[in-house]
Amino acid sequence: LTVERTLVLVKPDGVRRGLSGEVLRRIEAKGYTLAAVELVQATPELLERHYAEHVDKPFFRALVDFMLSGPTLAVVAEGNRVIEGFRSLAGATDPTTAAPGTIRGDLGRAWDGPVMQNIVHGSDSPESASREIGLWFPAL
Ligand code: DAT
Ligand code: MG
Repeated sequence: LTVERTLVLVKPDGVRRGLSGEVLRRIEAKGYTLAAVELVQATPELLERHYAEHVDKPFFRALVDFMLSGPTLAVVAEGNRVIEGFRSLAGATDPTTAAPGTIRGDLGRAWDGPVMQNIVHGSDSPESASREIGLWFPAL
């Protein structure tokens, strides 16, 4: 058994569209548990650290503006191989090509402006997960 924790974000598009409960439902239906849940208004500083790998990308500013456009539901999910497992539940980055059955494939829209609005974020490795959980939940 490899019990892990991962950081899931329901991004502002997902919160605005009332999909927070649907994302939590899918996490729990898969058998993962919720270790922490908090509605957070992100700041530019938090997002620069969260998306540090993307600071030099052409879409970075639009990504930050989008992530500042409303509250984000920050979630720590726990379970066996949950890091890879949640990425699988989320589906491919681009909602147009994300497989049906995934969160992005079922619920995401293609492009709503200059940045992909794809409802959720999930950590991509154990190192990312511990770094990102520390950013969004400094008390954990
Ligand atoms: P993921 O969220 O699947 O890990 P990522 O880390 O490559 O994808 O990118 C972070 C977010 O940035 C992604 O969820 C949506 C946005 N994004 C990625 N590539 C983009 C692009 N080419 N144009 C606009 N937005 C993009
Ligand atoms: Mg990523």
